Amino acid sequence: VAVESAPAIVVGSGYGAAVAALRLGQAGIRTLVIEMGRLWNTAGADGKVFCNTANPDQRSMWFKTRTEAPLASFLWLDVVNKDINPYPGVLDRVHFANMSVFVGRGVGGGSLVNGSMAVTPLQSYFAEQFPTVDTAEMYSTYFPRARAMLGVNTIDPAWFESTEWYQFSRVSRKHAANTGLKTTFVPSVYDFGYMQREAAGTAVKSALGQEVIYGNNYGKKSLDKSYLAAALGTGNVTIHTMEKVRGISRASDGSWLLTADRIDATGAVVETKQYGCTYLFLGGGSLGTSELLVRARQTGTLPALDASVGAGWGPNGNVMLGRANHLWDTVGANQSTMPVMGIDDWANTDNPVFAEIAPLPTGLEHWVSLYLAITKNPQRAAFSWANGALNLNWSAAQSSVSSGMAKKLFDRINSANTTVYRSDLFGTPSRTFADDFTYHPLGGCVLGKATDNYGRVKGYSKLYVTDGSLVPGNIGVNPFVTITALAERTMARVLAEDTAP
Ligand code: FAE
Repeated sequence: VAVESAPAIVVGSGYGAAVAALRLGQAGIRTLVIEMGRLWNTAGADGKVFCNTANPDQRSMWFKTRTEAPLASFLWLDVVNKDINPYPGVLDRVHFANMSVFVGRGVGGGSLVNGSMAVTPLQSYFAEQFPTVDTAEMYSTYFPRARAMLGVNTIDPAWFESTEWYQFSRVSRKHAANTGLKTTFVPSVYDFGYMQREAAGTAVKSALGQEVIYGNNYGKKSLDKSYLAAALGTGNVTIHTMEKVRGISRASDGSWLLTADRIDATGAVVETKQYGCTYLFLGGGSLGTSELLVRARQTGTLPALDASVGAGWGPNGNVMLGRANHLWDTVGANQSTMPVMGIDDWANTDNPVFAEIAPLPTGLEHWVSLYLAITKNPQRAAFSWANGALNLNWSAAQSSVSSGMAKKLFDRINSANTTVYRSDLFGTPSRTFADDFTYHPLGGCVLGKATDNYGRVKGYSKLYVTDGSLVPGNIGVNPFVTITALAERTMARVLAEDTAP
């Protein structure tokens, strides 16, 4: 098989990968990006690139026969999920024994499906999680650089107070205030100018048209419109799609060799390709990068990888839950899909929680307040490669630590407002706390453990990790700004020290 080579290869095209691609391209280094998902730029029969959450079709999920939305039911009825044709859709749900992980698939990775919340973590907590990183430099240089490139903006507070589309957030804010809890606005990469035009009826609805986890057709500055567009603009970056890297080895001259399977729209492997490069950047996300590395260590192609590769994984303490409001506390039939507010009780050292006030846009008044709580769960798990598959040894008991913390906070909110939990939203049997899935997989190749202090993988030279697998299991807020800023820091160092001729 012919080997196609480039000076640099980037695996994946999510946040960490996109930063690597841009900075390599700007440095004049010819770079090939290899992404297993589609390029999402072609409209379907309905004239749209992506489908919405109300009418999901094959574009919604990665090779499933039925959608697997996080909210599985309403009044315990199986009314949410729909049968679909298997297809390389944009959202994947990867199942491990006690935890399932939602990830984006396609050029842009998680940026295609996420809620756009662009949150910078508390500086003190960042320092706690990354004791070897120069925190001052992160907050003065790399976080601002990441936010500027991502296109972070904030909602106009006056519009927020007046629009029906955020009544759901105002109701939850009031209930938090009644409990003596603090709420805070969160920035976003969704263009609020566009959203206001949606509300005014002068722009096609996207966030106000039930589009989010299966992609946004308009308004969202996903990576294909920010970092990756700029990367392609350097003229040095090429993206291959529908190719999954499955093997990494090192040639005798020290260069990297990759094996990738190219698939078609049915998922069939139509070609197996070999690639070669001098510098290899892994940006497949916590799951993708961990899989490549634990597999390479286990199968013997990269035996010098550190024992800590695969370890330090956590779900960012994610727990989803709903509360039932009083009849007079309507949340509105019309809800924007983009969250803009969180309940911030992270400073409560007994039980630190940051809870995003999440929308539940059904087009009907349902009196539900929905939340995605991020708890300070210290539990960690490890990936392994066995029987030809990636395994994760996270247990249900470890999830209970997250839901226990969420319960402590929301019991207080319910008690202050004489409200109760909804138990009809997460399938049957009834469950109040959905602690068995995560939107925020973090870890598996932790910075300073499996890598040096800059993401250089221990045991090998010219091999780098730039994605969420560097983050040790928890960061206290939604993670993509942190992942992007850490990748900026890695690229600044690598381009200054490693790639100079
Ligand atoms: P990621 O974005 O997952 O990109 C990895 C890419 O690599 C994907 O495109 C994969 O298809 C591809 N890939 C993996 N393995 C291979 C391989 N072997 N060969 C070729 N390609 C491969 O990685 N975070 C926030 O900060 N704010 C939010 O509001 C938010 N909401 C979310 C909502 C949902 C529904 C989901 C699923 C996630 C959300 N997140 C949010 C999390 C965020 O999207 C996630 O932390 C980042 O996308 C992770 O970035 P990485 O660069 O690690």
